[in-house]
Amino acid sequence: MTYVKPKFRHPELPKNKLGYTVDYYEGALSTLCAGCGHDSISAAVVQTCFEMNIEPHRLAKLSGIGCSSKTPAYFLSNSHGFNSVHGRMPSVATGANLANKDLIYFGVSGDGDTASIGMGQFVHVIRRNLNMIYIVMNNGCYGLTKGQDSATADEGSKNKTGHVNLFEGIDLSSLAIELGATFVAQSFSGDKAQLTPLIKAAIKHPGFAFINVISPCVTFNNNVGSTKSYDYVRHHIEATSTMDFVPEMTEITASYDEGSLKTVKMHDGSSIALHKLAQDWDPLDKISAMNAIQHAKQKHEILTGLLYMQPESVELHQLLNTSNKPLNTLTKKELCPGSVALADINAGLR
Ligand SMILES: Cc1ncc(C[n+]2csc(CCOP(=O)(O)OP(=O)(O)O)c2C)c(N)n1
Ligand code: SF4
Ligand SMILES: [Mg+2]
Repeated sequence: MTYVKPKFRHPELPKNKLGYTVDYYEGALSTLCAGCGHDSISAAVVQTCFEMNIEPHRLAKLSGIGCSSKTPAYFLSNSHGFNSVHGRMPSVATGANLANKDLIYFGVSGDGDTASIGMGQFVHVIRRNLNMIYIVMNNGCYGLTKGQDSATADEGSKNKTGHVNLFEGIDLSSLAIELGATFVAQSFSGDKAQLTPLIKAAIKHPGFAFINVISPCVTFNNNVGSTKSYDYVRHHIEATSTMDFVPEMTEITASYDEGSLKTVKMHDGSSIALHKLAQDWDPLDKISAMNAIQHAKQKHEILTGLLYMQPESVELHQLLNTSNKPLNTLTKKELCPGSVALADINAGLR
């Protein structure tokens, strides 16, 4: 069996503004199971970065351990990458971001990687509002280690062996909102049309941007009785809105019924145009977002779309008032103020 990706591409593939074709944003050939939801999310990441004209070397991919955490190998081969230890991606992201704030930090994790071993790291990276995108590819199980229930498996959900989960599932989106996350979205791996604008908005968000993506594991958790199977999700999905990401300087031209269009302006002038389906939900209001999630839960629905956003988010570097120049580019001269300054400090302490 060979894992070498064929290099042939259609000679007339469209190019983006940087002159790259979409294959420049692809990665190695995936070794995940055919039909795994994670591969669809990788395809959405490739499409998003191509459409956003991102220079791949301006982006760093970070992950933990799991089938989900393997996916950065399957997109953006020309970007930086660090496949860390199980549940430890947030601390690696924090260190890298503090050293060089000028890169886009793109974190990928699994429900096992985030909601169990990495829970401590997850809650603290939210508290700090680190400027990064954090995607959880959520299949309700530990795919890589053969399908044990994870902490996001719903109570009563049945896995492939027939075991019924006795415990309440952890709802990562509610938790993220509760902890102060400034961008929280939810989607389904099978809905590229929704996922792509959500990833675009997450990349533009100045702060911690969380996307919980239900991503079925076809091998261990796609059976009847599982609440993370393709069939179950397709029948229980409920969108808050249909959405467009509108880049800076582009006019919003879509015409929606009065009262149903909500435009969320982002800090750099781009915006998200939300065609609201759930009329009693307001993505800028935390309480409203929490209520919408709880109501959906009661009805056994999976709410998708942009759930909550705080556009005027203050990310970690702003909060710490770090230097405008990334730390890794500061010279010795800038870092060492000299003996006169040191003498002054010492004098102040006498
Ligand atoms: C410290 C440590 N403990 C346990 C493991 C075994 N292990 C590898 S992946 C994994 C869970 C992966 O689940 P998830 O993050 O949901 O990823 P998925 O494979 O489902 O995408 C576990 C427990 C490990 N690699 N390292
Ligand atoms: S075991 Fe499950 S999560 Fe892992 S690659 Fe296969 S389908 Fe995907
Ligand atoms: Mg998993």
